[in-house]
Amino acid sequence: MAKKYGPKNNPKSPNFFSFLLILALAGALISLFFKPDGLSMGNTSPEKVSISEVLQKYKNDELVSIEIKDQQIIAEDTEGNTYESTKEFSATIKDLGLDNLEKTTTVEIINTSKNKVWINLLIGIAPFFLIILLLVIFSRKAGNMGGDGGPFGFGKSRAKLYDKEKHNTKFVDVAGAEEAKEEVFEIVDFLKHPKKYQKAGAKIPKGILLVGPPGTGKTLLARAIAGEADVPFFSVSGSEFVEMFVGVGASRVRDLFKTAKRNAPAIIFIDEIDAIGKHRGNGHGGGHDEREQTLNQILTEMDGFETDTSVIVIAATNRPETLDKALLRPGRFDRRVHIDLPDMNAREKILKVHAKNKKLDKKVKLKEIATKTVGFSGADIESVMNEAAIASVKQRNEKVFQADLLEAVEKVSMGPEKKSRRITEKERKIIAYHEVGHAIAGHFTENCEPVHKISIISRGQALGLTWFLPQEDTYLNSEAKMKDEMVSLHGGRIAERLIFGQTTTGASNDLERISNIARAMVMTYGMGNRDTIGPVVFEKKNTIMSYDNQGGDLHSQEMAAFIDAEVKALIIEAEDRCTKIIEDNFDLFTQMSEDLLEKENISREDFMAYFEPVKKEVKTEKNKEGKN
Ligand code: NHX
Ligand code: ZN
Repeated sequence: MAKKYGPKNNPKSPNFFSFLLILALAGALISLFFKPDGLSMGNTSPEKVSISEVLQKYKNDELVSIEIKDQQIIAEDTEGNTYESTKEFSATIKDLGLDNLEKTTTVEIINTSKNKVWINLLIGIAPFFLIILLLVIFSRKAGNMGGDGGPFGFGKSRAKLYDKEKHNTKFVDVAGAEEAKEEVFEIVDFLKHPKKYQKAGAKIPKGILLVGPPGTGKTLLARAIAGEADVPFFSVSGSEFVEMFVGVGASRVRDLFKTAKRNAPAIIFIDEIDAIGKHRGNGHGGGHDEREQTLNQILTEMDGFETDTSVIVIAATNRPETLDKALLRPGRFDRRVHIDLPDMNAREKILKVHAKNKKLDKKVKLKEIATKTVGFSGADIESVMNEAAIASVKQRNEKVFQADLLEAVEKVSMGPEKKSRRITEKERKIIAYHEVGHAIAGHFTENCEPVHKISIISRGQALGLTWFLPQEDTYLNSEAKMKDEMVSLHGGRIAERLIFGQTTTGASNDLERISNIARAMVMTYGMGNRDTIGPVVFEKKNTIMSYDNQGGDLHSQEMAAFIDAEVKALIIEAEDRCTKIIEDNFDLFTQMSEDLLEKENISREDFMAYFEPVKKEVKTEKNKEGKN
């Protein structure tokens, strides 16, 4: 993957360095304890001096001692040097007298006390030098390590630097997001030809905010800008700063900007900026020092850019409304580029991009996959392709078939099947009736999406699922559709009540979703009763403790009562409609439930087949025969 350049990543872990340190310390200790006696050290090569020099010293009275012992001359001078002759010479000195030897013989300085001091000193100090050296190396490597930073990595930016050559993301790799690409194209041009813009006196944007739901390719787009402009790309995540000690985040930011400026033109990418850039001062206590300091440092660095610094900061968020206003002021992140979830065409393009390095069967229709992945993000679609490829390998097919892809779509949107979960017959029956209840209730409303699949095989947290599939991308929800959705969501619980006389805890998620829809209708979309509530938006500032209202609601207690009553009324209305639908189609409902109990899955085709022969018998809520 991304090969980094600049300071090289060291593959060795800090543990390796600790090991070296311990080794060095041990070596130092050993050398101190087993210090060999200086004079008898065999491996120091002695320096030869003429014996006349020694004798001269003797004459000059520069010798502390001279003795002839075992036919050997041993002498020591005032400077601490010791001299030791070879044995043959000692005899001759004794016999022949001093003068005759002057020019022909030498004594060896085996070891001198002076040298002894030096060597001992060296032996003592060397390990410490080694340790210091290792520490220096260690701290440098640790500082550069992209991963954990290590104890010496404080303050060093952990920004990942992507290789200009190796990591070559281009706009073609960002499939689908055509408008976003268009919007950032001038940024690329600026990074390529900064002089052109500077000459024209054009102000260059310093910060760009990429806004869009998770998985829509914000990081990919940022990387593609760097790839297209052929500039280095420094990437950090805002969430990394949150867990740091106070002050560390700020110094990392400083380091990051310094490095980027050194490599200018360059791009700094801050992912999840909402983690650091949240509104400040919302009374959460003093626990946000670190985040605030980091944020301030980013603002300071951005303000400090000279106009000719071609470093562009790109930040990504999926919640722009939570960002501190200071971040959005002119000269900071004043440019916004929105990346939406991909539509049908974009999904097909994304599928094609991810199909490139995979072998697809000829009969694969990516268009069909695109139609069945409404609401999927780019990342979801990537995992669909990947899951399909994995499935094809598991089945020892060398190619990816359409069936693999369809299976993968289900897996990605609902989680993998959990076949191992043991469920009693009694519970299986409850689950089957519950799911068919959803399907029937949804089918006989005007506005619910068509049933795609009913299953009583566990997936993730759910024991059973009814999957309604949108046929196309829609951007608006009508009041009627929201009401109908509530009806279908009631289906499971109502089915349980009609068949078993009571409900179970299993409907908790259904009820949660019903309540959310009803509340949103009343409090956000102005769909509540006009006389009591009216088209008013009721904000719930539930995370902020305001001084005047402890609960954080922006409406009065009286209004709260109206809202509660209206929400309840909407939910009850939907429940009543649901009960009526299931009761009106009771035979179909029980028949389908028993079939599901047997088959475990009911596909869209199986489901529609129920309505072909009995079309005329079916009583619809709004005369809804043949709805597709
Ligand atoms: C439990 N699960 O938690 C068991 C394992 C009523 C036939 N003790 O409504 O499975 O009770 O129509 C996302 C999606 C909680 C989040 C589903 C969180 C389900 C699902 C509770 C079917 N299908 N309920 C359903 C179900 C449960 C639950 C969820 C979630 C059941 C029902 C879960
Ligand atoms: Zn349910």
